[in-house]
Amino acid sequence: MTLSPVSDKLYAAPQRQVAPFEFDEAVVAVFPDMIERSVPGYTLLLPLIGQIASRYAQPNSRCYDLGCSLGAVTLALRQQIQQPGARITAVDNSPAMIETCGEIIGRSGPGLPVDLAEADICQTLISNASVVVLNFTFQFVPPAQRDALIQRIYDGLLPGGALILSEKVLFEPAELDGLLVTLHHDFKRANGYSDLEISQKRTALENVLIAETVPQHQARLLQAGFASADLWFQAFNFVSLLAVKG
Ligand code: GEK
Repeated sequence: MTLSPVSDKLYAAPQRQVAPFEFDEAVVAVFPDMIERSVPGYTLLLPLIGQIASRYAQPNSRCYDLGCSLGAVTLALRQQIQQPGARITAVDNSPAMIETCGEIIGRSGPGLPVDLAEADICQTLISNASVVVLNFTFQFVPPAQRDALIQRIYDGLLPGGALILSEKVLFEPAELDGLLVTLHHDFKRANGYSDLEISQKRTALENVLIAETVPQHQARLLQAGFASADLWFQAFNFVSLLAVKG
C-alpha cells in the first residue's frame, strides 16, 4: 500500500552533525516511502497482521494500534476484522503523525470505528482488549519502561487475546547479527538509498531505536503472563512475535 508518493531524501545530503531521529513533520511527509524502503517485509506484514487480528478479535472489544504512525495497521484491522461492536484505538505521541493519520482514516471509507489518541503508549489505558499491535514501535520505548508496558498490555487483554509485536532485533552470535545487518543494508541499497543515507540514518537512530534479541522479548512476554510468545515472521533482522493470553 502506498499512502504517499513523496520519496525519502532526508539523509541524502551530508550533515555536519546528525541529530537524533524524531517523528516530526519532515518524517511524516515521506513516511510511507521511508518505511517501505527501509523495513524488509513491511508491506507483506500489514495484511498478515490484519489476518491474525481477525482471528483473535472478539465482539464488543477494543483492538489497539500502539505507535500507529499514519495508520497502516489500523487500516488493515478496519478492513479485516468483522466482529460486531469491535472498535480500534490508534495511539501515537507524534502530533504530526496523529494529525495526518486522522486525515487518512477519514478518507478511508467504511470499516470499524477508530478512536485516535495523541499520547504516550506508556501512559495509555489498555482495557477490554482482544488485540494489541506494536508494529515497530516498542523498539523506541525507553528500556526502563518496557517491562511495565508489556505488563499493562497483558493486564488489559481479555482471556484469549493476542499481542502482535514486530521489532528490529539483535542476533547472537555477533557473526549472525553482522550478516543480517549487512543484508538489511543491501536491501536499503537495492531500494535506492546511498551509503551516505544508510550511514547517517544509522547514526540518527543510535540511542533512539534500542533493539533487543528475540529471546529477550520472549522472556519478557512470558514473565508478564502470556501463555505463548512465538516468532511468526522474519525478514533479515526484522521479526514479528505473536503472544497469546491464556
Ligand atoms: C506502522 N506502526 O506503519 N508513544 C506513542 N507513540 C510512540 C512512542 C510512544 N512512547 N514512541 C514512538 N512512537 C507503524 C510504524 S513507526 C516505526 C511505527 C518506524 C511512535 C512514533 O511517533 C512513530 O510514529 C512510531 O511509534 C514508530 O505499522 O518508523 O520505524
